[in-house]
Amino acid sequence: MAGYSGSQIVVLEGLEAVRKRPGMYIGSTGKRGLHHLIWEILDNGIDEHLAGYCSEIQIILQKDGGITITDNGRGVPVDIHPTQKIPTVRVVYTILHAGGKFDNTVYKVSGGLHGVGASVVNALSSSMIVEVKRGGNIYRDEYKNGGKPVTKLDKSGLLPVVGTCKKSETGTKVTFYPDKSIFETVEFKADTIKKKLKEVAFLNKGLKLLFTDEITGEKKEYCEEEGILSFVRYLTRDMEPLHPDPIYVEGTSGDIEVEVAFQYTNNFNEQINSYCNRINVVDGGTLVTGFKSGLTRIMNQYARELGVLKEKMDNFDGKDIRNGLVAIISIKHPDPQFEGQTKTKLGNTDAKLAVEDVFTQKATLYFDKNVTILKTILDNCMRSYSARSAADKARNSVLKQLNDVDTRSKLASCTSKKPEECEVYIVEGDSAGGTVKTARNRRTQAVLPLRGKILNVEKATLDRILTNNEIKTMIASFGCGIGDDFDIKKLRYNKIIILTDADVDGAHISTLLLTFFYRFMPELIKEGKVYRGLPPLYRAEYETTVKGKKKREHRYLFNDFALEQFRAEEGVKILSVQRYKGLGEMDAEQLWETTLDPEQRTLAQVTISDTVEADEITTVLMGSEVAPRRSFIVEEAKYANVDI
Ligand code: 0RA
Repeated sequence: MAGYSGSQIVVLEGLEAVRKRPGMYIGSTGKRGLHHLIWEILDNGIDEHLAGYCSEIQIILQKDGGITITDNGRGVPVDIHPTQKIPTVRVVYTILHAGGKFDNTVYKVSGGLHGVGASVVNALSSSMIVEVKRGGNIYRDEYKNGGKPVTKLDKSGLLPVVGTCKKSETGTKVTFYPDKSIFETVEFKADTIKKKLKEVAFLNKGLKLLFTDEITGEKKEYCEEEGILSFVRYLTRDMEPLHPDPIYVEGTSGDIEVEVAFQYTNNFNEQINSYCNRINVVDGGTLVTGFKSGLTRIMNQYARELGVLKEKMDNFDGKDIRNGLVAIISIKHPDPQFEGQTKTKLGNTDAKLAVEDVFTQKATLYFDKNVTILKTILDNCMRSYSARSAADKARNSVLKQLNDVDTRSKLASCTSKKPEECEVYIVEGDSAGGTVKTARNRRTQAVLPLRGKILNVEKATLDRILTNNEIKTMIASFGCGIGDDFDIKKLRYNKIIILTDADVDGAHISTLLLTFFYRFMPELIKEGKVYRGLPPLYRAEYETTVKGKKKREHRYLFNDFALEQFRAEEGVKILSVQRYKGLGEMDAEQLWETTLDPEQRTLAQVTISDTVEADEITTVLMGSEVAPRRSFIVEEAKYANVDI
């Protein structure tokens, strides 16, 4: 490594460590990890926006597989770094944990969580080019093969100037090419990027994000002048609102900035998304606790004042108050503490106090002026309160009969009783279910055929859900209870495999099942117990020539693309192609080969992001057209027939 100074060798060793264990820095070397590189560079621009210096970020997907991210912030400093003795730009992009956020004086608040730094992106790229506009000059630094600088510094140790610009024009432009020898795929997905940019726009009021896909020629601009208020509007766009527009409150408490936007809908679930310094804290934490306790307190107070809750009645439960609520909480905190194994839970106690304090004060001001809306919300709490008492009774009686032979009669159990080796196939339709029963390995594979569609849990009250036969059978078969009584230790299977036809109906049933698991047994998904079986769409009979002899063989193909590719394969003469309209068309042997045999089958593990998508799809597909239904269900809940 001639030509590198001592400290540079240490730097390169640091980047080498990243290349040896990329997963430790970016999670994975799959699609997720690949896109993490973009979020990392994007975060730097967003931090510059947070600091008040950047109004626009441009993202260009290049034809040659590279990606360019340009911000109009102050530009990374190019002067000689006081301790590293090289240009600061080079420090930021080659030294581990030196993102420029050296301390809180540079950036008051910062993303922090992704914050592994731009040098990690460089370490995992075959090439990276950084251009900085500062003081009327354009500086350029280039790195190859995982962050090795290739640009020669001038006599004073500074970066070469490659052009000039107006003095007022400042910013940073980063282009990188992910290393093909590290990632399973280096193909960026425009859809993934666009989804992210939409979220970034909602969380960064007024920041303009320009996306260009040079491969398809697509251009898109994201900018949300109303921030999280528009976010709530977007999330509820297909729901039935209980009041015309989302409510927005903001304020500061100490050095913590708090924003909350919320909307009541006629759904039966609550959805609270929380962000700290623009990072989605998936598991909530103190900022959510603060919001919940503030909301519960003021709503119970109002309910007493307005006589909605009579003297003898108990207070509303928090759950009643959050029934149908969609809310976004966004705070800026100078020193966020992220907890939990995945660092997705906020731990700062001052965040709870700040959110509670700001929300209570500002929401009270709002409701004092908007009494009609307040009353609508309190009515909604009351309906949930009554429905819940009815549902509690219903649930107790359902749980009592769950072990009945009857509720499990449809389950074809497996003979093994060791959960770690057992799996259950949930199969669409009785006829496919019959074939699976014949084809399976009886020792370890259980089968539960579902008749028709299961109830849409998004639109039903808990007591209705629990009286649905398909759902009762599922709960009883799994053996681990439901809702608050859920205990994953009691689960009888190591894998729950959803097997539906590869068509629209099948996708719908699979979505309904996922929504059910997501709502009532989320641990199943978090613990990675839920899978989708992927049955093939085609079976092709073909002829090949092996050592001069013609041979007849068959192959299964999972989609049209695979079939096209197979048709184009050389030395293969396709004799016939059978298209499976459904699982029911396969015989037992074919079903075993393609979907049941653990040695050959393809399973897709359902992850949390899959379920969030299922959630969105459910809302979009089934969230509208429900005005009359709501009142019907609530009526029914009140007079629910609880001796099922
Ligand atoms: C450290 C200090 C300053 C700016 C930045 C870092 C900075 C970093 C990145 C990374 C991507 N875009 C960026 N823009 C700015 C402040 C320098 C000053 O005081 O002018």
